Amino acid sequence: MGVTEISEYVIVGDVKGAGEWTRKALGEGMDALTIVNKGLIPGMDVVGEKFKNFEYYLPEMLISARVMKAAMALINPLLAGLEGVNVGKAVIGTVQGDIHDIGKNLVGMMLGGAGFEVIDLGTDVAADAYLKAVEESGAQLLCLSALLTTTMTEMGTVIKLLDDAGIKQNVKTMVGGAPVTQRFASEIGADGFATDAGSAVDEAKTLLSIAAS
Ligand code: B1M
Repeated sequence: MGVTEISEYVIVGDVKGAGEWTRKALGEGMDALTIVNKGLIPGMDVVGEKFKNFEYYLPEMLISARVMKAAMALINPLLAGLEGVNVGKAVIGTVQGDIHDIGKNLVGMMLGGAGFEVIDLGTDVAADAYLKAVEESGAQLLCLSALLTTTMTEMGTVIKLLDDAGIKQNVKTMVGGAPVTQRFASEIGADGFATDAGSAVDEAKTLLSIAAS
């Protein structure tokens, strides 16, 4: 079975088919990350293109998201078991005004697999909720995700709030999401930036001076 088959299940919105395919692929020994990076994400990219070109509308996008989540639910336990030592605490959330959570969840899962204790605040998270979570948990890493050009600016608001509260130096901030660039991350004063979930783990380890495994 080829990994691009799962892209098709995402594109056409076949939850049942995607679940069956993923179970079979994992059973046959296909690598979990290959399924995510070479199958599920490219499928979502096609859905995004179709939405942009008015071939798909919100309901289709939602169904494809459901397919992706169903497959991810099967893959998650495998990613979670990758390592297993506690290397630190990370707070993660999608910023206020933004309800996209698939990428954020993937980053959270990968961080969990790399040994971080992950405190997931969910989506549409207000700036002061991040501040409260960092203060209460003593997390060393704050991860902000945004998928919309209209909400990415909220990341700057969160970082400024940490600064105003005098705790920015206590926690490393990492930002990411489709519209986010290194340049934008630097402009808003984020400590780190990553383009995908795998490099987010590497960046987190670099930020916290944790030796790569
Ligand atoms: Co929306 N949506 N959406 N959407 N959606 C996009 C993002 C869009 C690009 C589609 C398009 O037009 N081509 C577009 C944004 C345009 C823009 O701002 N430039 C868009 C829009 C416009 C909207 C609405 C405004 C539509 C409307 O209502 N008219 C609306 C907004 C709602 C809101 O948030 N307030 C909306 C709604 C939705 C759904 C609810 C239907 C659904 C989300 C369901 C869910 O997440 N539970 C949805 C979806 C599914 C998408 C697309 C198709 C797929 C997103 C996705 O899950 N990708 C998306 C098009 C696209 O991205 N190709 C689109 C897969 C995921 C694994 O990738 O999230 O990029 P991604 O995460 C990656 C990296 O970005 C990175 O690592 C991840 C894994 O590699 N990453 C980080 C993410 N966070 C990180 C944090 C890090 C580091 C790396 O450090 C902390």
